[in-house]
Amino acid sequence: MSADPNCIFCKIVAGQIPSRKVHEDDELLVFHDIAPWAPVHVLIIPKQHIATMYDTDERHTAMLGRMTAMAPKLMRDLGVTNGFRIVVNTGRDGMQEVPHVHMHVMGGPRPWTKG
Ligand code: IU
Repeated sequence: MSADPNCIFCKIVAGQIPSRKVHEDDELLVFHDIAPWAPVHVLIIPKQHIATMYDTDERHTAMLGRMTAMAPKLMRDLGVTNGFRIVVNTGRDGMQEVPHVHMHVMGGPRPWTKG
């Protein structure tokens, strides 16, 4: 599995930087965002290093599908039953700060910022 030694999320995957894990399997890791925009804010990331959505294509369809498909269960399990938002920032103009693909999943009682 490819990793970038300079990537902070690869270091989280490797356990070199601690995180509050919610879910882990062979392909994906889910952990709580350290600076949440919402009462519940998790990040779903691929374990392999993929910098941005521009680096994905049809070969990643199943993985991207799994990321999206697990969001409702994650939110329910975390007590979020009244709705949530999914955001995938991509590239500089897409406001992506960490160059390792991640899906923000955010929910909980409002008001909270739209990010
Ligand atoms: P963005 O889509 O790249 O802008 O979001 C990156 C997110 O990663 C942001 O919400 C940060 O709070 C979060 N994050 C984190 O959870 N742990 C970290 O060590 C770092 C960033 I650096």
